[in-house]
Parts: sequence; C-alpha cells; structure tokens
Amino acid sequence: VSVLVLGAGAVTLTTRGGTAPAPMGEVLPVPVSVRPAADISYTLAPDAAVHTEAGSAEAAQVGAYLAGLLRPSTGYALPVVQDGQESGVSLLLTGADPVVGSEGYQLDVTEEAVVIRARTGTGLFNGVQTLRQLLPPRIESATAVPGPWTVRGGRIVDYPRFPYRGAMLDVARHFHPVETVRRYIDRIVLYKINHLHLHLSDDQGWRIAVDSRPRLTEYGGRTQVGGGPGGHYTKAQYREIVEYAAQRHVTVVPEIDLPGHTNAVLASYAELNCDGKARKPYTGTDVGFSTLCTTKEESYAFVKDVLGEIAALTPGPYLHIGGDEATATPPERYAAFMNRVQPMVAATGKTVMGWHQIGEPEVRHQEGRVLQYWGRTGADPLVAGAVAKGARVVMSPANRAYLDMKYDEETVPGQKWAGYVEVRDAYDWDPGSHLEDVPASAVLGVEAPLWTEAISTEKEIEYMAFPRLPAIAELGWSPRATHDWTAFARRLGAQGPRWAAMDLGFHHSPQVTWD
Ligand code: TNX
Repeated sequence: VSVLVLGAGAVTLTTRGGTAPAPMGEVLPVPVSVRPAADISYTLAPDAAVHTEAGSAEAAQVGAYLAGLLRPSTGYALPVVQDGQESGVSLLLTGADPVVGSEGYQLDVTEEAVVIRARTGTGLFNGVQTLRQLLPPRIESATAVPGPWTVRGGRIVDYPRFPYRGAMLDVARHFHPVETVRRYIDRIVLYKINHLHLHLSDDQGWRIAVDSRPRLTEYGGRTQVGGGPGGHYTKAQYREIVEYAAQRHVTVVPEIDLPGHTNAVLASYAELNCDGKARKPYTGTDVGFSTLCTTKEESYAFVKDVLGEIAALTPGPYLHIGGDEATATPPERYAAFMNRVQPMVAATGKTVMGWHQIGEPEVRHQEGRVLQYWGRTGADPLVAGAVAKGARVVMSPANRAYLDMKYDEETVPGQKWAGYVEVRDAYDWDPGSHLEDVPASAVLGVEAPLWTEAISTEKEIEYMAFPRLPAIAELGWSPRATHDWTAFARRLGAQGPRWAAMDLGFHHSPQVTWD
C-alpha cells in the first residue's frame, strides 16, 4: 500500500469563495494514494458528455447520477452516452489497478478527460464522490452559477479500509419522514458511507407497517417523544427508501429492537405482556423499562411474523434485532429469548446484527453475526468472547461516534450521558484497536448512530451529523497510516463552502479553521 501524504504546499491552495478547485487528494475521506500532476488540469466544457462503459447498465446508472449532480450548477446538458470513450468524464469498468477491489476506483485527470475506472458500479460511484469533491464547492449549488469547472491533474487510486461504513437514524423517538431520510442518504454518500441503519421501533413508537400486526402502526405508531403525532412508513414508502438507497450504493439495515425498547408493541398488543394487560403509550425518554414476555409463545409468533415481513422487504444482508438495555427482561430469560430469535433471523436468509449485549456468553454464536459495540475503549470480555467464537464487530463507541451527544456545553440539541463529543473526539481513535482482543480483522467497520430523543428536526440532524459524520467516515475508509488530525482538520475546513452551497447547516467547530 503506497500512502502519499500531501506536502505542506497544499495548504496554501484554498478553495476561497467556493470557486477554486481542490488540490488533488484534498478529499474526505483521504484517498489511499494520490499522485498530483503539477501544471495539468481538466476543465469541463459546456458540451462535454458523460461517457460510460459500453453495454453496462450499472455504469450508465452511475453516469446518470453524476450528470444529475452536475447539471443544476453548471447548467450544461451533460448527455450520458454508453460508448466507453475516454473523453469528458468517463466511467469505465475496465483497466483499473486491481488493488481497488470491489469498492475502490482509480481516477485519472488529464487535460482531455477525467477517467474513473473501477471493477463495479459501486467503485465508480465512490470515484464519482471523489470527483465531486475535486470540483469547486459551488458545484453543489442547486441553481446555475459561473464556472470554470476545473479539476487538478493527477491520479488517485483508492479503496476502503473496512467494508461497513454506516450511519444510523433513530426514527422511533422522533419520526422522520421519507424526504428527510432521502436527503440524509444524499449527504452521507458524499463521504462514502454505504450502510443506513434505521432504528424502526422503540418504546415511543413503531415506524414500519406490518400486515400481520396492523395495530403496531395504527396505534403504536401514533406517538413520539414529547407527545407529537409520530408516524410510520408504509411498506411502499420503506421500499422507496430501500430503492433510493440502493441507487446510491447504500444498504439499508432495518432494526427492530428486542426484547426491550418495546413499549409501543406492548401498548398495541395486550397478549405480549406477561400480565396480559396493554401498557399505556409512552412519550418520555427513559430506557430499560419494557420487555416482551419472553415466556409466552405469542411473543415468538410475533417476532417471527414481524422479522419475516421486514426481511421480505429488505434486499440487504442484515436484520438488526437490537438487544440493548433489556434491563426489564429477567437475565436468565434474555439468553433463552435470543437463542430462539437469532435462528429466526437466519431462517429468513439474513445475518443477525445486534447491539453488543447479544454477545453475552449464554447467547449462542450464530454464523456470521455482527455485534455493534457502543462502549468505551479498553477491554470488554463479553465482546472479545463473542469475537473468539467468530462474531464480527461494528464500532460505534458512544463517546466517539454518537451523533446525538452534544459538542460542548453550548450545544442545544442532543444529550451528554457519554460526555461531550467534539469533532476531534470523533476523529482521534482507531476502530481497529479500540477493544483489546478485537483485532482489526474482526472489525467489519464503523457506524455513527443518531438517536433522536432530543433531536426532532432535519436541521438538528444536519447540525449534529456535520462535521462529525465525515470524521467517522474517514476512520471507516482511509488507511490507518493517513491518520493525522491537522491534515484532517484542513480537509474538513475545506468542506465549509461546499456545505454552504448545499444549504447544509453544520456546527462551526472552533477546532477547525473553516474556509
Ligand atoms: C443508549 S446505546 C441507547 C439508546 C438511546 C441512546 C441515547 C444503545 C444501544 N441504546 O436507547 O437512545 O443511548 O444516546
């Protein structure tokens, strides 16, 4: 692996006013290898076309996405032609350096063309996100603005450190409509995030239609924290989210939190309570007080029906079953419950994902399962034990990766139970060595969860996610050898004009010099 870190000279080339192109390689996440070609640059001509691999529908689809990104600000027609020519912007599925693997890409900028080569549509899509950042920030404008649309010359060869780079949105505590989810997807892909975890159920509300249990949404979906109207996704809307994500090479990971975090279920179906009495709807912010009755067969029939319907709607490999904070579940019943539920997930053809509590020793290893770790740095025997049996881990340490933690004492939205998390806290850790006896080889990746007890609007989501989400994204993508706060902070500061052009409201962290 050749890692080329740019020299100090790059610092002087700022993106002032959103009009100048970024120095080659000043991209976030930072690429594996960058070779700038001084004195060379490419300027997009008004009559340029996007040329995609002949006969490839997936390359054409990425081409259409790219043209759709570039048309509003440039005002150019940018036709997409499937002729495989190296001219204008080319998206080709041949000739990439084989190190790029299934998600990486090679990007060459000459005087004549920008050529992105990859082995898959996903690789091309990731290359497109890099190209986007090499263009001046004003490329993100929703209306036509003057160019020139220049990209500096050279070659980037790039691929991810970890295959799983996720963002989670809690749509249960506060419901967030489809358009908000769509826009969130649009924003996270700019930083090569490739999984969207949707926390679809909690004490305060149930957010996905289940045909076999209609009261989940008709009754259990009409509440949220603070007493607002709640809401839910119909199956058609959920499919729309999945499809929108798939077109952006993002896999949706649905979560149904079990056996705790289920007050909305227990309010909707009396028989799932041990005492047979329906619970009252809950709109507060406590955790750990609810549990499905783990000794009743009705509970298992419920879980099987729900997971079956959600699996059928979900093309991605994972079904997340929660498992966190089940303090109302008798400890001896927790493992028995999970030992029945994990095989139900496998029976739907999906891979079990759960919060790291499912790693406890009495819960059997289920082939391929993934634990999402939300604890601190150090040793966690429970997780290490599960990893020794073959579990893989997604790292989401609360004091680093939780986007609902306040930045500092002045932050209005969010919580602070895991401490304040400024952007440097979000960046300065290593998912590959966060936990003793959890080697990087057992780490599937990283995820930044955004819980919404104290976050209700889209603007608050943006403010909490940016600039920390790009920090987590870089930890998931870039080689460890590139880890360098100063260089990262410089590249992050250069995103400011881009976010302004995108009308994205972000936290102007005092730790960063914003362009
Ligand atoms: C803990 S961490 C929870 C969630 C809360 C979150 C708030 C974890 C798996 N569960 O139920 O929303 O803290 O930060």
